[in-house]
Amino acid sequence: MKDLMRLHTSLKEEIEIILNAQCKIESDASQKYLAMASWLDRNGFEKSAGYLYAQAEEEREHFLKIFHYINEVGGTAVTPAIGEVQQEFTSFKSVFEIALQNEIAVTHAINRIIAKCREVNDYATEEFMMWYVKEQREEEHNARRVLELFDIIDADSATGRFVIDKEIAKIGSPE
Ligand code: OFO
Repeated sequence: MKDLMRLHTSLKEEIEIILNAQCKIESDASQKYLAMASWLDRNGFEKSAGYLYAQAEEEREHFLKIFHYINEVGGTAVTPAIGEVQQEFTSFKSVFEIALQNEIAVTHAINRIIAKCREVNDYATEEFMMWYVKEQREEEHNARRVLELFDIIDADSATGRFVIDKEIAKIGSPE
């Protein structure tokens, strides 16, 4: 049956598998951002919580975009299971350190998909994934900009934390 299905699409099984794995990564990213936003919210960082609530939404859109693509090209999009999510964080800054590390990991995952596409000559998926390359460049850049705020503003003082919280909300939104 599976072989018969393959006759109806040029999508290679290995690409379908790696795309479904990316759906899980994007969906996990959404869940992680949601937990981070909630922690910020609970700890008095309302503005930066808003920034990460919005990021959580964006990651869900990234997940769905790949999900729909898999079905569009004749594959089977698999709904990813939701795993354990870290709910507690040691500090305001640590939330954003983890966020940057997550984004870097996502970029590597996307690069691996593109490398695979080139290996098996799947130019349609390569072209589709280019949107993510651009998106990741932007998201990594924003994550680094957030951390730079902690380098220049004293997060040990309440005033410093208040300013950082406000400044984070401006990152990624049109001036
Ligand atoms: Fe920033 O993770 Fe989606 O692509």
